[in-house]
Amino acid sequence: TPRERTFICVKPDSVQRGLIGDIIKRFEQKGFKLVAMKMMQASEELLKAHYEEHAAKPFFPPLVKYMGSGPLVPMVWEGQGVVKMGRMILGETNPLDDQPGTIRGDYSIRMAKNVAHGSDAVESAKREISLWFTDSELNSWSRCDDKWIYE
Ligand code: YYY
Ligand code: MG
Repeated sequence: TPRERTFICVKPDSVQRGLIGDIIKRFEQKGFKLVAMKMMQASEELLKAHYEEHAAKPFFPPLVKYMGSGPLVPMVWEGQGVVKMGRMILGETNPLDDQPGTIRGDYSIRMAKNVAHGSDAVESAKREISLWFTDSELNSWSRCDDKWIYE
């Protein structure tokens, strides 16, 4: 399994609820490397592009409204298997189907307020990363504990 990248976004509800640190902590303590992060208000145009696969669905307009309802925290995480593991750390789309121990399982009840986003595949991660970040915002560095995590 290669050291790939995934796009994780702390949604506006979890910014309001003080969950940014906990969400970062779960990826950081696993051993994944933070490559990029910022706080911003997303434009409607960006959110529509981000969720373009859902454009025809009935939940699309409320989803775009929710995602634009306040600042959010987009991030890029890197590591072996981080796309699949990121989805496991996040949990199910519907928090009612979730296990405790996941981010959505621990912090949410409603699909329409499910706390955080994570890319569902390596290809969609690439698309989402290039949508939310410029190349110069992606940091090239090594964690000093890298060899204690991987070797
Ligand atoms: O990738 P993931 O976020 O787990 O779910 P998606 O099926 O891609 O849907 C994106 C987003 O849309 C989901 O996080 C909540 C919302 N949503 C909804 O409000 N109602 C649905 N029936 C399905 C999804
Ligand atoms: Mg999705």
